[in-house]
Parts: sequence; C-alpha cells; structure tokens
Amino acid sequence: MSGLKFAVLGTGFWSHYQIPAWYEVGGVEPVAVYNRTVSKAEEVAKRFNIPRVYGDPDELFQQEDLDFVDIITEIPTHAPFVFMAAKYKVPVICQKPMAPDYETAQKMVTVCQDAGIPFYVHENFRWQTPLRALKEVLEEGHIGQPVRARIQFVHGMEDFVWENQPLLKTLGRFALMDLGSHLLDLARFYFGEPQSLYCQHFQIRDDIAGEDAASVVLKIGDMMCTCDISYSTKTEWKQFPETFVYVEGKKGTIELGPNYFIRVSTDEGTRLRRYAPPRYAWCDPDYNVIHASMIPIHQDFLRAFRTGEPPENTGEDNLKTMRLVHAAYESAERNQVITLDNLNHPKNYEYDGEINIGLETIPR
Ligand code: 89Y
Repeated sequence: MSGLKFAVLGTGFWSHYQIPAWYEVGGVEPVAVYNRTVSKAEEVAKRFNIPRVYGDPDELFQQEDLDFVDIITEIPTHAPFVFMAAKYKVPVICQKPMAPDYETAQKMVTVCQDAGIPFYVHENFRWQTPLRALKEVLEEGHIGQPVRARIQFVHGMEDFVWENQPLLKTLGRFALMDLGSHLLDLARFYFGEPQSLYCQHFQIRDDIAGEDAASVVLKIGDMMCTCDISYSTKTEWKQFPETFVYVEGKKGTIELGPNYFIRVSTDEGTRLRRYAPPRYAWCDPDYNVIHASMIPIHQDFLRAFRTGEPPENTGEDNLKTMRLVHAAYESAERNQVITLDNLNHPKNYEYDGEINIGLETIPR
C-alpha cells in the first residue's frame, strides 16, 4: 500500500476506529504511531500493521517524512501536539474539541496559519448519515424557512462509555465540551452563525467532575435553536444513543427520530424515510453511526490534502464552534445572554420556485 504517509499520535479508544477508517478510505499509509505508554503504541502498531513506534513525539517528527499527522489524543495534549506539528511544518488533523479554552483554540489556528500548514478538526457528527440527510432534506425547501429547532443528544452513559473514555469522568468541563461541541457545530451547519446564546447546565451524577446536562438556546437570524444534552438519561436503547433533531419551518416540520427515520410533514402530507448508516466490519456496533461517519470526513480531508481546496472542517471553521462552547460556559456562569460578535449569517431555505415535494401520505 502507498499513498499519503501519516503518523498517528495517541492510541486510545478512538484510534482503534480512526485507523481502520483510513484503511477503508485508502490512498494513505500509516507509517508511525506514538503513545506515551510505548507498549500501547506497540499493540496498535501490531494490530494495524504500522511499521514504526515512538514514545517521544518530537523524535517521531524528526525521523519521519510525513504528509500529515492525525492527533487522536485527549483534550490536554491537542494544543501541544498541534504546535509541534506546526514547528515541523506537518499538516495536521486534530480530534475535537480543540482546546480546553477559547484562547488556546485561537492560538492553535494562528500558529498553523503562520506556519503555512493545513489544520483540520475531526468533527464528525455532521458527517453521520442521518444528520447529513437532514441537511439535504432542509435544502429541498419543503418546510420553508426554519423558525424553531431542537437538536438533542441523550446519553445513558453506560459503563462501556466510561471504560472506553475514562478521562471523561475527570473533566471539570464535560458535557458541553464533549457533546456540546458536536451539537453546536450541527446548529451552525444547519442554520448558520448565531448572534446570541443562553445556557444552563447542571451536574446530575455525583461520581464525575463536570456537568452532565446542559441546554443552550441560540438565536440565529429570525429563528431559535435549542441544543439539549444529557449524560444521565435512562434509555431503552441497546445501541449508542443517536442524535435527534426537530425543525419547525414556516410551511412544515422535519423530525429525525429514533432508528434514523426522517419524517417531513407539510400541508400536503407526510413522508417518512430511513437513513441508516452503512455497516463496516471494523466498527463497534454500539457506536456504528459515529464510526461510519469517519469515512466521509476522511474522504473530505484526503480531497483537501490532494487538491489544496479546504475541507468543511477547518480549524478556522471549528473555532466558531469552540466560540459557542466557551460562550455557553460563560453564559451559565453569569446567568446571562451572551451576545456574539459573529456577523448575522442565517442560512436561507426559502424557495421562490415551485417545489414538487411528492410527499407520501401516511395514514393516521
Ligand atoms: O466523546 C464522545 C463523542 O465525541 O461522541 C460520543 C462520545 O464518544 C461519548 O460521549
């Protein structure tokens, strides 16, 4: 196999899926892997056939001739490793959320710009099959301009999640960082840049360090969007919980509900379609919808590396999401609405022309 040569920094839970996703996409070659605990790096190298192992990231950058580096570590090491990639002028992909504070995230973007290297963020929720399909359905214009929306992620926080990502329990800033970063990114993806937000968050469980429930209300142009997150919901789901979305437009509603069904309702009737993610043998079935989204995001990164045309998830773009995450904490702390300095860029879903919506009427 040959292609763009890359190194992986970090061999925790996500690397076990992100590396096979690269193999699935093809056109790339993992040549080195780093982990602080070298034995873990050796295990991953063996499992995924990666020739060289390092316990010192600096040495890795000095020795390897890389087309890019994929940082799959936890939050505290994102910034130092991105700065290191910039020092060695190696294009970099970094796991979300970028940084524990907004200033560091800003610095990551500027340092990469100054070094002249591409900096991309592995924000994969907007690449999930049903969430991507919802964007397309919005663009079809059936429901007209959105006026109210809700993006919801509930999470039973089953033991397997703690076991896979033990650091989550220790984060003083938890739900908004870990999942708020995804949902606020989805809000921007669907509806554009917000002008203000208000947030409340709570800690329900007492065996963790940070908040495990949060709601953020965003004002985006003439609409409002709520992002709701809970890590303490008791659910009946056997699979990893999905993201649900409800959008009310001037002419109808769109709902993405359980089991990947999207329902579009207007005066003309209701259409119900299922948008299930593909299944890959290397995915953990509990996380299938998330793991499968790594294919399209990696394809987009690869296209960007090859053509020089930026992908969707650039550091600059993700900084706007990080601004919302940190503004949400600020809002909850001050119990105040935060006005954002973003310009008003609501997305326009109004169509002047006739749309043949061809909805199928579902009997009540
Ligand atoms: O870390 C989180 C993420 O990004 O998606 C789900 C998760 O693994 C646990 O909440």
